[in-house]
Amino acid sequence: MAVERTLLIIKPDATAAGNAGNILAMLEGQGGFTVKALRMEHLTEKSAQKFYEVHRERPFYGELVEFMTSGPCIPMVLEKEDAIASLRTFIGATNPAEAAEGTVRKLYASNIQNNAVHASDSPESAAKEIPHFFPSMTAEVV
Ligand code: 3AN
Repeated sequence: MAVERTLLIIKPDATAAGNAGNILAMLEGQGGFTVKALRMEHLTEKSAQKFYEVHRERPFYGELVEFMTSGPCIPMVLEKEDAIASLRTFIGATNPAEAAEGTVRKLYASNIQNNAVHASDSPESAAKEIPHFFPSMTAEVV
């Protein structure tokens, strides 16, 4: 299986609750992901709207943008073999009520909106999402 890069965001609910360190430790430790880039950033409304553009027509879009701009986020680029699919499994289902035991969302998410982390859901998403936060980087493994 190929080594890939993907984007993970520790969301404002998790930074506010003081869970960022534990989540990062899980990703690097048990998850075996390598951190290639990382920053703390309070998203502007414009940046959050653009990032979640695919959800523009969804009823929760406004609330989602409000939530994502409510406090600082920690976007990061993670690298591993099969990183994109394996990170999605590692973080668990969007709705923490449906997330498997031991996943990041089962441990740290409060509800379907305040769900602690975001992870790219496909190679196409990773290719768009990595440069959104890290303009000098691409999803290409170098
Ligand atoms: P995921 O983050 O697992 O890829 P998506 O892409 O379906 O899930 O949703 C993006 C984000 O939108 C979620 N992380 C969550 O914060 C929010 N969201 C998704 N579904 C709902 C919903 N039904 N109500 C409120 N917020 C939602």
